[in-house]
Order: sequence, then structure tokens, then C-alpha cells
Amino acid sequence: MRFGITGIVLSTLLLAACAPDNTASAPKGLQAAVNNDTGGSAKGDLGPPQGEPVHAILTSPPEVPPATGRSVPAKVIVELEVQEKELEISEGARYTFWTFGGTVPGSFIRVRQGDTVEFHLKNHPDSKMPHNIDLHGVTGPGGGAASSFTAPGHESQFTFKALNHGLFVYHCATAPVGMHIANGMYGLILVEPPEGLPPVDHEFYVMQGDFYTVGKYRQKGLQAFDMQKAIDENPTYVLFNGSEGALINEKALKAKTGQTIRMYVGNGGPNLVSSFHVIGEIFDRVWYEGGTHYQENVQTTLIPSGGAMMADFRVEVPGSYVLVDHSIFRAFNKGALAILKVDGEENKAIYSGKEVDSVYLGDKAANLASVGEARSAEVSGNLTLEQQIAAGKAHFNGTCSVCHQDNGAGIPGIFPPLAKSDFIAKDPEQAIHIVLNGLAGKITVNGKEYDSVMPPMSQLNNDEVANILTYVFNSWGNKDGRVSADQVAKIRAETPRAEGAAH
Ligand code: HEC
Ligand SMILES: [Cu+2]
Repeated sequence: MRFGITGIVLSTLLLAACAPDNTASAPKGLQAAVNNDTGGSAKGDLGPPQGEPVHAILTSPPEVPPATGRSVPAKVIVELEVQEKELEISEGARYTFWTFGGTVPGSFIRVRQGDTVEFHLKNHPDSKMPHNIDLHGVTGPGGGAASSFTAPGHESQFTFKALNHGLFVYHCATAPVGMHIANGMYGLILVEPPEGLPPVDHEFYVMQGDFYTVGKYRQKGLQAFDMQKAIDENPTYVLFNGSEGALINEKALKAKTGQTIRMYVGNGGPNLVSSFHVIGEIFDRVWYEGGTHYQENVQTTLIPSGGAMMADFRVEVPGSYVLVDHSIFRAFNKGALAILKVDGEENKAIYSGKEVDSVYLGDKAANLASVGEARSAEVSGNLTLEQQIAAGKAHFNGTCSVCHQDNGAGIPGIFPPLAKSDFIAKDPEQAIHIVLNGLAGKITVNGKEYDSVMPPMSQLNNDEVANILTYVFNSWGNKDGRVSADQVAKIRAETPRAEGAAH
């Protein structure tokens, strides 16, 4: 959509008229606005490409290619290969992603306004599907889609001039379009303004997407795409960078106190709008919708499906900052959570407190490798007690520990102990019921009365409940024992659950 010059000049004048005094340079500012902002795409035609053609550096997320550093338009050659790839979507759960460049999101592309981009799209010979690409940074019908339909083992080529600067989504637009996007076929292309962007210490590439599997959240093994869930807009996963584990633990984004950070954040959808937020930070600047203007001092910013934004902020105090979609069930129950780990000196004048706790990190604070290990062992029929305990511990921390504490001691008068619990000892199987269905009313544990409520935790799958309880039974002076996923499945099937409760 383009505005007429007059309309923009008028509205700019109106804005200038109501602007506070610190825009005293209004005539000059207005001049700049007319030149840079209202010329629209026509202004982005900075003439024919100059010099030798340049090969674009493409990066995998969360890396961002270096600034182009160019002051004249160039011919830029982009070579991108579509690969259909089975990757991990969650610990021990796999999914056949369709990717641009082997990753979800696809490779980051960086060019400068006025560049002439010669785009080569390859489709790997092992692909089962044809694919194409629609770049939102292209002016022309279909954004390149019509000229880039590419069968497996083929390559197609088209050329466009990057007329508008901004941060743009690209995606596959082959039918069924929704399915191609749901399988991970999207990425970002940054068209730098001619003068470049203000320099920062770190640039990161993060992209949200929603995923639809036949199996439940965190169900292990290879998961199939669920078309009906996708049509119903009821995702199993909402993820940053295509996997629950993409940006946590050793893969967390990293920075040092005092550094400036720019995040290029896109939303591939296919369905959901993102309420993007970083817990513990305020965005100093947000180039909302990836456009020309920035808003300042923003807590949460909306990123439309098929849209993007850039945000700058400076990290002042060390610790873990949690990136979330603040539609918050998506963060804690569908995976939309990532970590920015900041190291450096404390600054008690700014923040006195402790490292972000398990309430925000959940079991993602734990290394979930043991969970995947336990799962593969179970599939092969060789699950050992030690493996179950290790996996159970990872889930206990952040799931049960918020109330019962890491050491199982509970909190006197509020949360009963699981350590040396005579309540558990009396009837271990009862513990399965308690986890699945919750517990309310008066109970006595180790001679002390509790009269409180434990919420049902039936969102945990059978493996998780089995492993957590096996860990509890073999810890803190309890008298050992073992729970199997089959036992949990049986009890789950036997107990009726209220309508609307998790199954
Ligand atoms: C939100 C807080 C909370 C969470 C989370 C929680 N519990 Fe509980 N749990 C309670 C409370 C409160 C009770 C006592 C309920 C009552 O008074 O009837 C309880 C009771 C129990 C009991 C029986 C009493 C005892 O101490 O032996 C067991 C076993 C138990 N919880 C296990 C778990 C396990 C395993 C998890 C994690 C899957 C978990 N709980 C998560 C609050 C919680
Ligand atoms: Cu495709």
C-alpha cells in the first residue's frame, strides 16, 4: 500500500504542529521526512547496480550477517537451498521440517536498499515436495512466488530490486500454503536503509512459529503434522527458532553487561500473532512491524503473523532474561520460551535481586538431555532405574519444586514434604492419582496436618509422571520403588476428568 505524497506531507505537518518543543528543527526534520519517508518505493531505486556482483552472506539463526557496509547499490547474488529435514522439535520428539537452508527459521538474508538481488532457489534432490519463495521485501506479484516454483532437484532464478528498506518475512507459498509455512518454511530478509542501521554490540535472529502435531505436547518420537489442528488454529507447540531447545541452556543467546543488543524478530505463523516480551528488560527502541519508525520504551510488542520487528536495548545487570510470547500459556505449556544469558558485574543500584528462578524457567532451567535418553531407552526396552531417576529429576525441578522445593522438604504448614513422606509410603500408587488429579482437603504427612490444594498436573505425559515419581520414590529417604508409563496410562484412563481439563 502506498500513500499519496500530499497525504503524507499533510499528516507530517499536522504531526509537526502538535509535536513537543524538542522537535524545534521541524522544517529540517520535515524536509528529511519528505525525502526519506514519503518517496516510497520510487525513492529506493538508487540507480543501476555498481561494481562487481556480491555474494550475500547467509547465516543460520540466531546469527545475523554483518552489515553490508556499502554506500552504493550493488548486484547481490543470493543462493538458498530448500531442504526437508527431520529435526528435534522438543527433547526426544522429532518432526519433519521443510526448511530454507536447513534451519527453522531459514537463513537470514541481508541486503541494502537499492540493491538488485539475483535470487537462486534450489530444491534439494531428496525433497518430496515442490517449493517456492514469497519475499515480502519484493515489489511484484507474488513477491517472487510465481517465478520460483521449484521441483525437487531443480533450481529457479529471478531478480528484483529492493525498493523499500525494512525487515521482511519470506516464506514458501506453494499449495497448501499453510502446511508449507507450518512445517517451518519462513525466514527474514533485512533491507538496510542506505545509511545503514546504528551499530550495536550484538545482533540476534529469532523467529516465532506455531506447530501442529498429531501427538501431544512433548510426546516423544517422530510426530506427524495435524492439518485439522492447524485449521482450528490450535497449535501443539509455539516455538522460537523451531525447537523447544533452540535457545536455552548452552544454546542461550549470550551478552555482557553494558552491551547493546539488537533483536531481529519475525513471526512466521502460520496462525498466531505474537506478543513478544523479554522478561526483565524494556526495549529502548522498537522498529514496530519492521518499518522505518521506532517507538521507545516498550514492554511488549505485537508481531503479526507474516510480520517482523527490530528491537534495541542495553543490558545493565547480569542474569537470565526470558524471551516469551506473553500470551503466556504458549510460553509455559507450548514452548515459546528462550533465554538471553547476560554475564558481568552486578549493579545493586539498578537491581538487588537474585537470578531468575524456576517460576519463569520451569524445567527449562534443567538440562533435559536425560529425558531424551530415558525415552530412547524405553523405546528399545532397556530403560534403567538410573535413567528414569535422572529424567524425573529434570522434570521435578521447575514442575513440582516450586511448591515441594528442590530437596522435597516442602514448606511448613503450606506444602507437605515429599522427603521421607509417610503419606507416600502408605500407598505409593496413590501418588499417581495425586499428580494426575490433584489433591484437596485435610491430610496428615509425618504427623503434621495440611489442608490445602494441589492442582492436577495432567498436562504431564505418562513418561514424565512415571519418571518424576520414580525420582521422588528414590530420593530424600523415601523407600524406593518404580512407576512405569503403563501404570500411569492405566490410572489416567480410569479416572474421569472434568470437561475442559487437560487429558
Ligand atoms: C502448586 C503447588 C504444588 C505443586 C506444583 C505440586 N504440589 Fe504436590 N502438593 C501440594 C499441596 C498443597 C499438597 C497437599 C494437598 C492437601 O492439603 O490436600 C500436595 C500433596 C502432594 C503429595 C501427597 C502428600 C505428601 O507430601 O506426600 C504428593 C505425593 C505430591 N503432592 C506430589 C507432587 C508431585 C510429584 C508434583 C509434581 C508433579 C507436585 N506434587 C506438584 C502442592 C503442590
Ligand atoms: Cu514449501
